[in-house]
Amino acid sequence: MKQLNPSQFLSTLLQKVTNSVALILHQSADPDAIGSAAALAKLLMVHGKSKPKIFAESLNRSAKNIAQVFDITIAEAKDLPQHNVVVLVDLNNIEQMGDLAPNLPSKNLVTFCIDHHMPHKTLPKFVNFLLYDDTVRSTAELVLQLWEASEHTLPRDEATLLASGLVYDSRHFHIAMNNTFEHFVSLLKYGAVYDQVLKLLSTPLDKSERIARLKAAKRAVVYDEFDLIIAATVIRTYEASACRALIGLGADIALAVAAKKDEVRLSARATTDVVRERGLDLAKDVMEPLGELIGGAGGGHPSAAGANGPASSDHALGLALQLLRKTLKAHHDTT
Ligand SMILES: [Mn+2]
Repeated sequence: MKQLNPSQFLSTLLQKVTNSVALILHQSADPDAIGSAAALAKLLMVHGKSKPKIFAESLNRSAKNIAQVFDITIAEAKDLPQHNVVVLVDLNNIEQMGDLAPNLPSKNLVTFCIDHHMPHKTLPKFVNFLLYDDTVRSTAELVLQLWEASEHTLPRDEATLLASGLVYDSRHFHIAMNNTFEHFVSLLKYGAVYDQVLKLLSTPLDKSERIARLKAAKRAVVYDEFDLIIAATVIRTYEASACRALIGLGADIALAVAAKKDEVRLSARATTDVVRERGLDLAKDVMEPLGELIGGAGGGHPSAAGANGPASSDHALGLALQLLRKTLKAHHDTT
């Protein structure tokens, strides 16, 4: 795996792309992934290359909105094997490709990767050329640098697409760095329209999801333990959304269980403060062991995790609370 700067990355990409190139996004691709891919596709086209195909297992809600407004087509997985050059966009781990991975051509494949996340340790095996920079908050800013390294001017629509990625990944500037603002101002100068960016990113929840959230709050049992507010609730669906809603209402940790016909799905969320200060990992401490206990599976991240399996909702929720308390107590006892 060779690490290149923006100018080297662009010239190598232009040199290697003879036919159509596949741009591959992560599962549940977000505005940064799709905006970056669309602007990179345009950059290849202004250099006389044929229109790249964009592949993603799935898109999140905002990305779907962007794809619709800008008429961005997501190619079918079965078309992937025809490509001999692929670019992984906003994706630093082959796992994140989801269902697409088995469709990757196995022979003579040249792989590029452009991302602002630290490359996963499995990446070098797959990737030939890398553009990686973690001093920016979005892949969109790296695509901006590719445009600036070329002799072409970033068009207005692509500037708006990149601005959407930047605003989304910087969480509306909540985690912005100084250069995030500088790059954003550059995009405005290329014609990005902030008003349009905000509209593209605002995707109101469905009525059914809002009702589920309100019911989750109404039915929540609230515990004040270990100097933390823990909220647990049982609903029919939207368990992840219910957790986010409970955190939004002030819980430090939220657990929601959705009871299906013969299985339950659990979701948990914790604030980043709790994860940092209490050393809590909802995936390792709670959902992975819970998945095993209920004869299913569990996993996720420290601050957001889930599990499912054949169990009753009360039983599964009880076990989840037990595992959570055990972890909080262990941390409490050692500090
Ligand atoms: Mn990103």
